[in-house]
Amino acid sequence: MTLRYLTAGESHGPGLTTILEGLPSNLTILQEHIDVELKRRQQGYGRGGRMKIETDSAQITSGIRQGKTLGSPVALWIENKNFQAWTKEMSISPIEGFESKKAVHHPRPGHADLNGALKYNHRDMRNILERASARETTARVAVGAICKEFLRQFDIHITGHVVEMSGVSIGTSRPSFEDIQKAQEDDECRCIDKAVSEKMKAKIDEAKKAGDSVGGVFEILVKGCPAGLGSHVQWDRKLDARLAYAILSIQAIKGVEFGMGFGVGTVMGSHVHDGIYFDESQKSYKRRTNNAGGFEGGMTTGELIVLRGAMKPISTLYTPLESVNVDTKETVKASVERSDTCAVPAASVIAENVVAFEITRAFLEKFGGDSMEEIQANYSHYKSQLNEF
Ligand code: EPS
Repeated sequence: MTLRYLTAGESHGPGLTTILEGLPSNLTILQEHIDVELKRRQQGYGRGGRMKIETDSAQITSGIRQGKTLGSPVALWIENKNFQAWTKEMSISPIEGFESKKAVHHPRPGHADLNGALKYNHRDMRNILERASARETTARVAVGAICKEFLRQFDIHITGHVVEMSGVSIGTSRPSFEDIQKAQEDDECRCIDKAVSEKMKAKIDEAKKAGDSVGGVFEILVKGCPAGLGSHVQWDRKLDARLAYAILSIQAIKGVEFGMGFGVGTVMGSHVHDGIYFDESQKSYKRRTNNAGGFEGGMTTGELIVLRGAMKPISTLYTPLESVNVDTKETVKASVERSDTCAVPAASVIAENVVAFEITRAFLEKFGGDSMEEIQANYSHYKSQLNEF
């Protein structure tokens, strides 16, 4: 059985539900492991009023006893505090004579509003935006937090940082994984260069003043994966492809690249492929460079996984763009909902966590067992096999 999860919940509904199935038994999971990640997701320069209302915390309602997984599905519930202001609008039971004060009839360009309304035949586009909202990523981060904890047991670690916002970039040179991990945690933009971060903040301030929004690029790094996760043998087993899917499934993400990314199309092969050597001291094969971003043939090479995701600027603009009233067909300004000016730092945290899920899934496919002890034995056997190759 593959590791899998589903999320449910509307942005202003009672809360978010998720069930994660396929975890082995005997993994220590505490609520604080999850809440730490939820808090990280809520931060970041450029967030709007909603994050002052919510203090996200995941209530574990099954699958764990005395701090350890049982092997049964783990169910999580995350309350939306903001629901208290939306009880009538988002009431599950019908209210007699209900007339919505929050109905949306002017779709926002760039949002799911119009396509969703056409597809699901909803005149009130709130019925679309409530689920399309990035509020849903809270549940995905909760799942990722559990996966991060699983991966930590095998010395696999994930970090992310923001490398660009609205044309302001940190460039291409990078410090160590550990330095990135520390520096991004200390910065409101999750940018490792303080001077660049100040410029990013200025861009966000400028956008906020103009009723505009800011997008950007984050980079995710995974350290400690062995060679051989994923597979070349079938298209849907290629792990880089699965990571790309996971990243693109995050709201507002428009692009993904690995290692050198789109740069591979600009130079000759000799400047792209990473020379191989054997490291005697570690008894392992290494690459001189890592332009491949940790993948060859859809499998991990054992080098650092490096991927980047591009997030478009948030589609709710306080200075709205042209739209159409779907009832009258008149040209109007798009709806304005309370929103963030920039959510790229949050997207970086979300991306870390969706990557954690995919890596865990691939890890369990390769070393799977029903208990942590069984998986540890399988992994240790594989590592010896690699050392002897
Ligand atoms: C969002 C709009 C805002 C964001 C929200 C995503 O919500 P609201 O309309 O309630 O102010 O705050 O993000 C979250 C609630 C969150 O937890 O990240 C949207 O339209 O996507």
